Amino acid sequence: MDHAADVYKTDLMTVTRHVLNEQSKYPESRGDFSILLSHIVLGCKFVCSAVNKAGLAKLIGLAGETNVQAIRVTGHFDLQGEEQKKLDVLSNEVFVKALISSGRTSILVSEEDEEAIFVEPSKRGRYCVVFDPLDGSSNIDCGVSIGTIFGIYIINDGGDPTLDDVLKPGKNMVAAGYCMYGSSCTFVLSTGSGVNGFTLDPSLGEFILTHPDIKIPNKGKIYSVNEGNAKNWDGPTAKYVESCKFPKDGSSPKSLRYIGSMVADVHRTLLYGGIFLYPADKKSPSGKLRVLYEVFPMSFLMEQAGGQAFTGKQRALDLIPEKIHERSPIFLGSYDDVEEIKALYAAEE
Ligand code: AHM
Ligand code: MG
Repeated sequence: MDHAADVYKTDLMTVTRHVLNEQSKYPESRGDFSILLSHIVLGCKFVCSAVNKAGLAKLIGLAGETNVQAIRVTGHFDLQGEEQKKLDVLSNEVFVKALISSGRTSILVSEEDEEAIFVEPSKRGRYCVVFDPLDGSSNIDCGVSIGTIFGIYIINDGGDPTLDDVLKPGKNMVAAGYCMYGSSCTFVLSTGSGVNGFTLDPSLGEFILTHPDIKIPNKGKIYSVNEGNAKNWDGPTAKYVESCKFPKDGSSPKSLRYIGSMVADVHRTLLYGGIFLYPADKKSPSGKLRVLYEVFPMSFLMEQAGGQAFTGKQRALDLIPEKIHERSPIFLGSYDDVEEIKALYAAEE
């Protein structure tokens, strides 16, 4: 009997090993994707560590100060003489540098940068990465879960990269994922053949496969929406939320859970089932969430887990963005729950 295996799991499936295994199915694979992913994973580990220290820095009153202690507590941020950087700005810098230094990217689109970044020719590779380095950053100060969201496109061979290489429907993505900085640090990834979840083992500094082949339940008991916007909702959204609270078919009402941090709300929806909505309203006719690096990656993961994602007009992954920071309403989650909202919008037409 293997006593070591009784106490310790000895065959560890790290995220890198998992991706290498997946890639070995494609003989033409050159290993570029694994290299790119290992740079994304590095960025996530850095941000995880920085987010964990943010609470500490705040507690001892360092935020926004330039003093010796700030340098000690957040020393590796290279803050000497500088005002402490906001975590979202810092996270963006880390991801941009990690992605460029991978040598596998051509275009980067970040929520933090107004313009797309075109990688200089000597460092270019076949991939474009769209990302929100620290989504939900308004939640940092109260310790609520936040996350990084990313999607990956592969670039057309030949010619210089152009914005058209990223202004493509979400269904063209080759991979998407997020990392949630919560009570544990969880990395969720799809490379187009299912969804897998990995948890950071801080003692190893590695993400270990803990949630293999995630499937979202077909129907859920939770709805997740900012109901404070209800007075400005359109008819189908209002009817849908009413039916969650007062179901007409005799079923139990759904529970409401809303964190206000997309990664955390979507993560719960993926694991427990239900629906997450950020609809259009009279004040924001396109909703709030960004197509390229919020709506698409989460919709990709939902579909890969057996759920659906709908914009109120069409399948979310069919949308063709015209601008890199475009927004769209989004309804995503369990297959049957999204069917209901689709039926309400169809009835309006
Ligand atoms: P951000 O990119 O400025 O952080 O905003 C995105 C966040 C999402 O994480 C979340 O789903 C949404 O905003 C919550 O918005 P609201 O506060 O309007 O409910
Ligand atoms: Mg965001």
